[in-house]
Amino acid sequence: MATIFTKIIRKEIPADIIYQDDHVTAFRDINPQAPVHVLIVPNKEIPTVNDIDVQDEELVGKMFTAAKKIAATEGVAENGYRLLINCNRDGGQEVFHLHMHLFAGRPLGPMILRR
Ligand code: DGP
Repeated sequence: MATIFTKIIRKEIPADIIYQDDHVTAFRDINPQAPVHVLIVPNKEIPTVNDIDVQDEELVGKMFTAAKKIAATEGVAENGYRLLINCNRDGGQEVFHLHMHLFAGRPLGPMILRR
């Protein structure tokens, strides 16, 4: 099921794409929650973490490899960053195309679960 992220991956709508290869696309979040807020998205349409198959394990690994490269190119690898994936309603997922958030650029503080 295609979402707006597929349109971004295919460059059918604009986004600030900072990394793309045959497997993964990364672009800046439209509503940044930190000075650096990037979404790392598999080009394959996988709706949620619940839909990841064994065959997708290499692809999921590529999301982490992309995150590491982006942290380096954004200049935040040394100071550090946070990777986050939301799943379904209670996880706060809004776009049902698997994506990893990369937050950085300031001390992010402890993990907070808001009521
Ligand atoms: P999540 O709650 O984990 O599903 O996060 C979805 C994120 O996607 C949210 O932080 C805002 C971002 N987002 C939604 N629509 C767009 C868009 O059209 N462009 C960009 N760049 N980001 C978007």
